[in-house]
Amino acid sequence: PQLPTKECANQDVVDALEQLMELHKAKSSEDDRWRVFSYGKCIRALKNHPKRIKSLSQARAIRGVGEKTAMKIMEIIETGGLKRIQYENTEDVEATKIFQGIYGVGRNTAFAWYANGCRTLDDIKMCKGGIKVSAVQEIGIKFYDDINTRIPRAEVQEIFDRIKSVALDMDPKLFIEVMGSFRRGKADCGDIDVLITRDTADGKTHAGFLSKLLDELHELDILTEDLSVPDDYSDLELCYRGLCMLPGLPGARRRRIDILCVPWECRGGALLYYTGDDIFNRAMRMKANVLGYSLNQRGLYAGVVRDPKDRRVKLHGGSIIASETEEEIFKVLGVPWQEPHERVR
Ligand code: DCP
Ligand code: MG
Ligand code: MN
Repeated sequence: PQLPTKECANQDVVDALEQLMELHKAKSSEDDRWRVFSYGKCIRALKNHPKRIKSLSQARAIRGVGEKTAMKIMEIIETGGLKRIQYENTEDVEATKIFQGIYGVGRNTAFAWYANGCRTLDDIKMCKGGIKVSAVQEIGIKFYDDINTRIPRAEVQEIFDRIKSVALDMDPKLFIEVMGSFRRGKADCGDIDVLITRDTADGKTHAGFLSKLLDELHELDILTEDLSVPDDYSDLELCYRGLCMLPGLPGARRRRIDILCVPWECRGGALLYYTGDDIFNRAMRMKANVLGYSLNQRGLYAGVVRDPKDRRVKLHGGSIIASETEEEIFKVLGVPWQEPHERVR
């Protein structure tokens, strides 16, 4: 289902805070990342706030809005602008924001290029300051505008339908679906997220399938460039990233596509994870952790033991307790079922 665009009573505030958030996103410090997180929370709350904000205390009363943000909100409402945006929008932030729009370029690379004297995409193309550009970044520069343009829902559907029919021709028992923002019903998508698995009831799996599918899609000129390919196609869990397009359509843009393969028994965990959104996933992971479980893209685990010195390190992997369907994962976590379009910030 396509979601209607909601009227927002404080759209000017949302727009300004989003601009400020983007500026912090482009920077690299721990502090900036925290600000991005906290502005994100405020913006989501503001989007759902039904009334026009009229006072500092009204702003302050919104969940996630602290004293400083409340003052910013009032500045926007009273002056129509936010001075902090100009102050944060320094030359380095502006340039590195552009660089980070290149596929394969993160904050560190962007700031390193800036330190080498690069200011524009042309500087990067000319390798100003002796900077090195990888083959993948080269593709990111070549299709910069395409990659940074969102894809209309109808086009995602059309490209996916083609891929699905090619895939099912090769193996009718295959499970293939679109995940991400498309499954959540968004009107446009940043990329096309495709999930592949296969029912193992007949003793077969999708091992080796992806490599044949990719060959076929290249042959048909649906896939145009590879960005990252798996090392070992015989695995059941694989991730492919590339560019695709509707073949034979003059002026068609290159579109970002991710194709993910997962073991059949992990399909519920994978559906849940790759549907997102990322904020919803974070909330579900936290819920799992509170209950002493661990949730990842494979499913829900019990008895995971983590290193107290570094919570990212698992000392014991635990055992899987729910992973075949999304429903059972919601159930074990005690979270009421939410349709994909409801899993939004
Ligand atoms: N995901 C996540 N955390 C991340 C990245 C991804 O939980 N850091 C999950 C949730 C996302 C899904 O994977 O919804 C797909 O990732 P995308 O980056 O493609 O994000 P979306 O499809 O949600 O949005 P977009 O329209 O920008 O592609
Ligand atoms: Mg996506
Ligand atoms: Mn994606």
